[in-house]
Amino acid sequence: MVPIKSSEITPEHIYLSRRKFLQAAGLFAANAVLLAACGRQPTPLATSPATSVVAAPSRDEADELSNALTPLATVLGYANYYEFTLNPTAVARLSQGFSTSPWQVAVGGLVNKPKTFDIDDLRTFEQEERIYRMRCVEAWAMVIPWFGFPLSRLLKEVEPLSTAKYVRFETLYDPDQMPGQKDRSFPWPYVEGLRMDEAMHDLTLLATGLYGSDLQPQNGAPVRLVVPWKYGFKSIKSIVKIDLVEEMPQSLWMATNPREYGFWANVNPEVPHPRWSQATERLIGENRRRETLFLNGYADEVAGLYPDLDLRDWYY
Ligand SMILES: Nc1nc2c(c(=O)[nH]1)N[C@H]1C(S)=C(S)[C@@H](COP(=O)(O)O)O[C@H]1N2
Ligand SMILES: [Mo]
Repeated sequence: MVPIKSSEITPEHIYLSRRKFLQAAGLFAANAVLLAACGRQPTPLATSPATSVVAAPSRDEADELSNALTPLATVLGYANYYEFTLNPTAVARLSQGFSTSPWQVAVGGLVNKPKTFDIDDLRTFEQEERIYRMRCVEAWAMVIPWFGFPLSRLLKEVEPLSTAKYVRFETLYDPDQMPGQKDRSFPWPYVEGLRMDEAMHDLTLLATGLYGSDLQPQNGAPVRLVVPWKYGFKSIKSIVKIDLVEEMPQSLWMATNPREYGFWANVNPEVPHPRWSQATERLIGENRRRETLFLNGYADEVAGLYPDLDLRDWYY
């Protein structure tokens, strides 16, 4: 794991006063206290160009289970984003010039009011910070302070029909910008899906930022999904299309390797990947392995979504 070099980080060049930033971001007083602990000010979420890079320092904070935040340099420097490269330490460099403006997200399918949202429209939804564990299916994990809003708020705005059972998400398809999409061994574009009740759950986030600044390309700028109780591959990056559908969508991973990747992908220490155990994981930055938590530690919140599912089915 090679952290991003400071020489690769473009300095921030647009600042708002903290007060203006808080107004723009719609933050509450509690978050203001958190931000006040930062030595430097974050880039404004609403107006910073996609190419400006986060220069906020890592913060001395933890999630609700007392796991320290993964340092910002690690979150930026180690990313899975196959549209650019299969090498997680090279994504930051290869995605540097990725253009995220203009950007639109078309929301449609089985809805009353289909609507195409400009990225700036999405930023008018009241944003909040959520510290979540991100558990990759490859058995590593990070603790990331996301910025965003519950997907449910966007879905309510388009008024889902009662026939809508699933939500299907699509990443941008643009091989000129995303060299990995020239690799024909994957059925691009990247697609993921959720069942309607999973999509409407309050933990399910549309993220526009992390560490108090806009998302960088390697983390899925300008907007990505975060579903913290599922393996990381469900948390699709750089979304351009969201459709409400009747049938369970086929994801890129289901199409690529159905023996190893399924629709549910709920984190479960008892269901091994066909090629490795999921019983333990490594929190990036630590040397020891720790035990994987059922539903990644969010069972109290989401176990109720799955009353009938056989545990052994949860992976496939
Ligand atoms: N479009 C797209 N989304 C993606 C991926 C990808 O390759 N392409 N990788 C997934 C995987 S495997 C993981 S673990 C997470 C990683 O998110 P992060 O790099 O921001 O930590 O993004 C997910 N979303
Ligand atoms: Mo992953």
